[in-house]
Amino acid sequence: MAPATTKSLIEGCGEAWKQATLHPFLDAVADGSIKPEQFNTWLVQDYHFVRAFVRFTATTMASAPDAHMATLLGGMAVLQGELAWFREKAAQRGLDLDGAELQPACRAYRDLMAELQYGPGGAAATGGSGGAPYAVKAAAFWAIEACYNTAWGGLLGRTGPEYSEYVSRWGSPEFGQYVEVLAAQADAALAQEGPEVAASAAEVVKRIADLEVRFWGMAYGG
Ligand code: HMH
Repeated sequence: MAPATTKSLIEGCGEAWKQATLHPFLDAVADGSIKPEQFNTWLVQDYHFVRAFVRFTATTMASAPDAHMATLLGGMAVLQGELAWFREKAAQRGLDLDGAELQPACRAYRDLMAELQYGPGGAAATGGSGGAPYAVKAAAFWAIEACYNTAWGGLLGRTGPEYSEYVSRWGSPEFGQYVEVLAAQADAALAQEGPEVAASAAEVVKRIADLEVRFWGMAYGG
């Protein structure tokens, strides 16, 4: 097996990548038919996703080569602003973030990140040892951001003002450039690894695509 590349990892997801980035949720945001409760469900769960994603970023940084650090630190700074922005949006929409229960899809996604950080079973089971190699974490990190970039980027110019700031947060050309750099970093890390890491990266990115589909599905009671 040749080393994995971000391109081969997307291809390996088959239909799941398309389903994750062209979901009915996104079309409903575009044509305004999304119900406020549906959008609110996504918003509350995504806030809790991002809280865990910050920790995953920290773990990815901890094992990254120096050359990759500046990009990840920049990403971390953006995430801090993003959490404040989520709290502002939630307050405007009258949503209780801290009292909200994690839904199964969000919990499963957070569990996957914990598994990459600490090993199977997450922190509690392993005492915090045995996470994935950096190349797998770099590929996962890229895939998580790339999914959102493609998904929201497909809505550029298609939504009313209520949703345009969501679209520009993840769909903007600037965010697209960040994702390109993440892809280059993941490709560089994967190129140094053998077939075992390539297979593991492929498995993890496919799980990410499936979880992204489930994540949108929460708005529909999934
Ligand atoms: C579910 N995937 C999900 N939420 C996000 N905020 C991102 C990816 C990208 O940051």
